[in-house]
Amino acid sequence: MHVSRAIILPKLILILKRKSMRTKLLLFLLGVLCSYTNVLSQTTYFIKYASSVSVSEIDGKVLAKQVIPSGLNSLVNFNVNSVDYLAKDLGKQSEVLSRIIKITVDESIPETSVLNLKNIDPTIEYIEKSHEYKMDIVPNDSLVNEQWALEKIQAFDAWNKTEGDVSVLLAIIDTGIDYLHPDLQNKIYLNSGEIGTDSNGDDKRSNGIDDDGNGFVDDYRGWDFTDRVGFPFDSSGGDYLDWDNDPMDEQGHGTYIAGIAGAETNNIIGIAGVAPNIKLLNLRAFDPSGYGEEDDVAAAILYAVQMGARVINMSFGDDAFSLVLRDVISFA
Ligand SMILES: [Ca+2]
Ligand SMILES: [Ca+2]
Ligand SMILES: [Ca+2]
Ligand SMILES: [Ca+2]
Repeated sequence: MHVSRAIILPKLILILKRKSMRTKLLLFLLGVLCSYTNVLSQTTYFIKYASSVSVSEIDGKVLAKQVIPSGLNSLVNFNVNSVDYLAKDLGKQSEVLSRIIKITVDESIPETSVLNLKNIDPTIEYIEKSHEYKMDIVPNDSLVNEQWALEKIQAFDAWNKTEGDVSVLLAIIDTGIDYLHPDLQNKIYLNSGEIGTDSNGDDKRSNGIDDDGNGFVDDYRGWDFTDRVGFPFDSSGGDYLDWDNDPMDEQGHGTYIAGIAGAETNNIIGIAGVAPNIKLLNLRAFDPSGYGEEDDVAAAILYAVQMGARVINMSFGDDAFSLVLRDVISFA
């Protein structure tokens, strides 16, 4: 059952005024059920507008939560429930990425209906459904073989350029890293702009202030990018609803990868004859069941770039390719 919250609630209030107490209770329960269902069953789509569409026009669409051009509503037989930027403000680093937004619609809407928006609105360059990714529970490939993104961002060129650098930042986009693990705690990247004391004498790590002005509050040891608008597919609970500054691993995969990454990168360095100080940027985009959303992965990539990561490690396979990640990675 997929009933829009906006429609059911006003009706419910109207009926409550007229009906008996018993009916009120039933209707209340129905209302709760419907609005709950609505929250839980959303599908995310990405829309990229053509370069002819200005960034301010896109800002207007997001602000008004309106993506269907006025006058064309009759051609669209579903409601758009939310409109947002690809990755909050992170996409604004690039003109191309500024033209990508994400929308949610009820899960019951056929994909073909949503994709048909492109035929109705010629200013749309592409529209695609957001992918959901699942980590392998036990990774069985060597790190370099399974990391398709390494080549996409010319990571190996980056290694050459880092010769002589004192440190290399390796972003791990995964289920998080156990930053308390004795073998890893000294390898985790700490953001110097969010460490120490502020002018009030408060700890910058927990003062609720974005001390380094990068758009993230208290991001001193990475970030948790998991935020799920749709039903938690096969979720076993845990932390996955909102962004926060605690990228603790609740699954184990990211910690495992971080362990390999330390070893593998040391090997690469050994061969190259340089000895940079590898730090792991802990970016959590996968939940305790190993599931992740494409928009959260995209946001994590953009954050990694902003923080100066030279290599980004992602442990999902070639089938994960999408137009949105293509655009994000080509920016990276
Ligand atoms: Ca910050
Ligand atoms: Ca702070
Ligand atoms: Ca998300
Ligand atoms: Ca969280």
